[in-house]
Amino acid sequence: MKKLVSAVSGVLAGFLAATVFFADFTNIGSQSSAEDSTNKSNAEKVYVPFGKLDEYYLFASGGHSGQMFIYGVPSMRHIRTVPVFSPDSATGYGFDKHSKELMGDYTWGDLHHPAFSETNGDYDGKWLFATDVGNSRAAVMDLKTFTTKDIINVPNTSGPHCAAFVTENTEYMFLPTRFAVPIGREYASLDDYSQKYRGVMSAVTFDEKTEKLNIAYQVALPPWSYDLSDAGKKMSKDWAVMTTYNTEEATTNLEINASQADRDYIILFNWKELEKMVADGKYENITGQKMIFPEKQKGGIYLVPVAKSPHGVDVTPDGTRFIASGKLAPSMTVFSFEKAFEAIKNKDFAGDRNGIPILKYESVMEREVNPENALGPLHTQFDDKGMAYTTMFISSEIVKWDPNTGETLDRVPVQYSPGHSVAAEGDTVSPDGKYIIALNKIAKDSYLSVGPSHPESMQLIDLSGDKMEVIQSAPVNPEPHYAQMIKADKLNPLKIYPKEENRPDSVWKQEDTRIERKGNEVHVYGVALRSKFIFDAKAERPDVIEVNEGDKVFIHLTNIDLDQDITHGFAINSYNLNMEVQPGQTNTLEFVADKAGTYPLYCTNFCSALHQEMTGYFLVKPK
Ligand code: CUK
Ligand code: CUA
Repeated sequence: MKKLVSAVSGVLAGFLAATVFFADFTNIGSQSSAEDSTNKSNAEKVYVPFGKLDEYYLFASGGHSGQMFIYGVPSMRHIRTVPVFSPDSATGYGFDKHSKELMGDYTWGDLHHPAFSETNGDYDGKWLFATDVGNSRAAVMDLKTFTTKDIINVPNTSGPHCAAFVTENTEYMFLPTRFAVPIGREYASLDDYSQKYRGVMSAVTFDEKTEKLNIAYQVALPPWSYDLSDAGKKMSKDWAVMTTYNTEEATTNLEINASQADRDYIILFNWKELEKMVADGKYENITGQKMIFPEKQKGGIYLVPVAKSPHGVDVTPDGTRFIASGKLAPSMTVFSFEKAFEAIKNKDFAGDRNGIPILKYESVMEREVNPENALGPLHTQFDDKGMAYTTMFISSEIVKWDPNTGETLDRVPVQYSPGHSVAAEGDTVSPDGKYIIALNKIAKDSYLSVGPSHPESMQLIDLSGDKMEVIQSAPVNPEPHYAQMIKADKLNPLKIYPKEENRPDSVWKQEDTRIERKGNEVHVYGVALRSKFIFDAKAERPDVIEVNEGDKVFIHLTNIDLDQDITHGFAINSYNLNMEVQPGQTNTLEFVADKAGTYPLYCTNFCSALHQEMTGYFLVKPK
């Protein structure tokens, strides 16, 4: 890489030095002595010449866009947007049969926290899980095809905000809930909040063979709001932690009323124990779910007092500690798993709330860390040496500190108001160090103005030197909440879809194409190739589909161009339909031909010099 960089650097340097963008970033951060990058300008550090690829993938949650944004690091180039909870006409997501079924009645989602599948606490590059705060769903994306494989509704919860977070071997993805609702979501007056509302947490499993998500069990926690969470690692691998605010059980103006008490809690739970409870039948069957009520089924769940309104909680890579960060109390509190286990063993409790034992703050807390003038600590990531990096929302910076001593090691300003940050594999058992990206909520003056509302901003920070250094910045659509950064060589995306021999609606030879009618159902088994559609090779006009008004139409289309990146689209003009067929893929559109008339159909995805000619007709005979 070095060689190529220097070969082009002459040309590049003149170009880049001239841009305001680059000039800006040489002024930010320190002029430090990054070991292997001492002689590289910031532009060179992020430049990926043609023929070379980025070192990391960044998967940034798309918030209320309902999508996942994929970037390359260090170039910070936006490579792809993958629709998950929202329709996307570019890929036909939400239009074709499978994705339409996944979307159900919903047309948007609020994708918060993505989490990679893990093996032994390390990203295995197979799957990515995500949650929808807007409509209480969970999803899984296949990292071979970069497509959404399954979505489930999560009943009894409202806004699974705080996770996905997965356990060390992806046994579970846990989904705590942001809002408390009555179980079954039935009507209940807010006067009955403390009695009838619950903050249900769900344990979701994923079956790799069927590619289906499933709710294994739920836990009816008290009606508090649950915030961020993390799974244990190594010595704490059977455990998980999550923060809760609104232990006041306020039902109005949370800003004021959920912040009255000096202390809220971290929920510390042993998922192995909960799993055993379920195996032993210690649950109630409610709304089709196996529901554990902690006040009845004792054990496995504990409360750890923490400074009021905590936000993030993160487990250190070695699994020995968990660190809570407080929005309102400007400190990071380091807790020890070992001390917590000891206190649990000795039943050293300070009473209980709602039947859940409370551990004593002093007996679990190791230290409170308050870097000078650092305000609004939210989330913590880690590097390869176990050092912690905490985002400061209010003082707009990332603070590097040592969880072993509490010592502040470095600070770097970011523009502005970071929520999460994501370090290279920074929440695994073996973070890479190298890079951290600040996910900034406010971009303000960072980019050309696009009106009163600006994009969000992601800033790449080089961790290889003694001092953190901001080296690149990229605008991003609203709104990354959290992200995952994975070494690119851990992923193995498909080049083309393999022939699924057993898929009955695939057609691999032009002569097998056909249109079959069963009553008022019409099934089209067609192919797309450069540069035509063939729906029935034996017909006088093979590229025409003719049906009667009111027919139910199934168009099964196989892309038989088995060449990388030769994707075809299929749209019917004025029928509000579009789907995509990637090389080797079969996809189905299912709809009712409820409008009589003449409708041209065409390929939407530019596929060859004759793409413009890749058309046909959809004729609907009136009743
Ligand atoms: S939350 Cu903490 S800043 Cu959705 Cu992860 Cu946004
Ligand atoms: Cu096929 Cu354009």
